[in-house]
Amino acid sequence: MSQADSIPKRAGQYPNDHCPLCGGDNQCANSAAGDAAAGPPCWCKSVQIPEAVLDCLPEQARGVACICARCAKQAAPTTVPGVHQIVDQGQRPALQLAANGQRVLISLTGAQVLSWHTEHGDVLWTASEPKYEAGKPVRGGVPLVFPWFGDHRSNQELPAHGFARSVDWQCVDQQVSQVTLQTSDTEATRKLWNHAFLAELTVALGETLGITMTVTNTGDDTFSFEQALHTYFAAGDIHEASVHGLENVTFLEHAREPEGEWDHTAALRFRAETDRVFQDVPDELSLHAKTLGRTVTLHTSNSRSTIVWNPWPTKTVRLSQMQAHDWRSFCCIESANVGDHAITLAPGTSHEMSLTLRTSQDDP
Ligand code: TA6
Repeated sequence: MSQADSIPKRAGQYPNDHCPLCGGDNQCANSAAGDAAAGPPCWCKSVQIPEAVLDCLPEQARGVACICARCAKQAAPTTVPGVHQIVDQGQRPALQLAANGQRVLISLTGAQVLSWHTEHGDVLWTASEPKYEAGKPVRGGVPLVFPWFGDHRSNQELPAHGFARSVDWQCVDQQVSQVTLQTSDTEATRKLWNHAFLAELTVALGETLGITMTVTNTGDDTFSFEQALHTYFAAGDIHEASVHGLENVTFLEHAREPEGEWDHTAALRFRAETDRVFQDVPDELSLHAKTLGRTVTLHTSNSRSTIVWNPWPTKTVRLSQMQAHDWRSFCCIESANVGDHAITLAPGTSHEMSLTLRTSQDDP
């Protein structure tokens, strides 16, 4: 019997420990052996479900991997209020948080927050030609930067901004309108960065959007890493937007065609390509998107760097997923620890950086 023949035409309701595709428990070698750590990867992890089969599935079941009893126990239950397993615009596995009329979409690829829809509109920005591909970040939302920021210091062949935004993450915990995703070192990551680590991202939706990144050194050697929540904000007209809280803060400008002289005692305005790494930053900043009538407040903990970036027209044409005019409607304000504020972790220790976003409408 072919795989397709054995699949029910309309997936019914299956208990959590059964595959939502075929209804079976797909007991795999590992769970039979009772040793989840050893043995080959689960059967269900290696099976490619034919598109024709997936087309039979109702929307809410799309993209749910064919999982066996063991994996089902690892996968977080799908019955938590405010959390839905769906797929993103590229049919990649994703989670949707819902609360207070707001929605957040998170791709399991890179644990990337793709969008945050609120009563005031979409707070995060996505490029005009987004690509939702396996193993690649979408230009927009909140791509994760880890374990290095920007180009690798000694090997330009390595992926810019590290690999965290390109690897698969797993959902390991769900609470009401909150999920925790997790990834750890693999043979592939160790070829890029030879350290054992566990990285977790918790996303919580309520009156605010909370994003917390926790890194644990699970190896035997001390390591240092850089990190950033590379947040793309909808800015309306960038010429009318301003960033507040970085007045008089030390920074380095990395733009190829920067503004040149500007008033460091005033709020940051965008008048040219801007790519500024601020250090020893305060824990509260705000973006005033004047033409959207919106203010977004960023409150951080354990983030000592902030990068503010807009490519302006010249660099935009060199960037993937962008159209020529895209620069006009976004800015990145990235909560980070980079450069002199890279984090050093001894074996067995952890570091937690968090960002809380709150929006408000300007008085009419
Ligand atoms: O955070 C600013 C920055 O380093 C810019 O220099 C620009 O390269 C941007 O990140 C986007 O990087 P990406 O690798 O996502 O195209």
